[in-house]
Amino acid sequence: VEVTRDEVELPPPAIDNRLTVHALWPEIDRISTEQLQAAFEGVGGQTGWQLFAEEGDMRMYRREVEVDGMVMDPLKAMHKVRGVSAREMCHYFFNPQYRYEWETTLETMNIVEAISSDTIVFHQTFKRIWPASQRDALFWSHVRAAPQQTYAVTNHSTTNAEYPSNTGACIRLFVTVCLACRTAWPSGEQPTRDNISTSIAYCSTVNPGGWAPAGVLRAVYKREYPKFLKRFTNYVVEQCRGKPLVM
Ligand code: 18C
Repeated sequence: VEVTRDEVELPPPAIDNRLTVHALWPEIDRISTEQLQAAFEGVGGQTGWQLFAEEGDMRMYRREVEVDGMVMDPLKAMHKVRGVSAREMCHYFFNPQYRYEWETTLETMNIVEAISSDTIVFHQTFKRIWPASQRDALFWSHVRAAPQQTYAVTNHSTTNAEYPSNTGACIRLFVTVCLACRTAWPSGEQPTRDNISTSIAYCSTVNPGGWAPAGVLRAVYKREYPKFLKRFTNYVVEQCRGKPLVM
């Protein structure tokens, strides 16, 4: 069989009801809905997005935004990958067991709270970039299905009394990230690894949380985002090679 379902391991096709009773649910639902809606909006015309990187099917856009001299440039990336589904993409992005294999900026990752099969709160520390202080982040991560063969993961900063910010060596940064994926195949055919293609929209806004030199930050941004998206998508293609397609 070409198409199989694995409800335990892969992102569930419906919201887990252990999430809807959690205190964070209203915020998670609102932000995930907004992020997914914005992810597939266009980047042309008067939208203000400037192209800064292009390679094959991948295009990366940014807006230059500074607040009190701190760079908070929003990023939007579009990509298209053949042979893997939206659900598979989101599975590898969401699931902590794979993160060290594709996330090169990571120093440590801890699960703060496993809320449900589709939602986890993470604490992460990142590699230090000289001359700035090391950064950490505390964020919830939620994966969900949407109409039109779409899956999305949204990550958004939160707080937790057991993980106070700016107490040790790290400065807490704030992040809103959405990886939204949509799979298509020729009409009248059954989806297979040979005929599907998945459109990816990755949006990210990082508030560095404290002083960081603008020039260094924009250079890191320009280098790290294309590196991340290429590495991550290649990783998923490699992981899925030879395995049955999961839609
Ligand atoms: O979305 C991504 N990853 C997810 C799972 O980890 C999750 C993570 C979001 C955090 C993104 C912030 C990363 C900051 C990293 C700073 C250190 C980089 C060290 C690199 C040197 C080897 O959603 C994929 C994320 C891809 C990240 C690309 C880099 C973005 C840089 C943004 C600026 C960071 C400002 C703070 C540092 C100040 C340094 C001058």
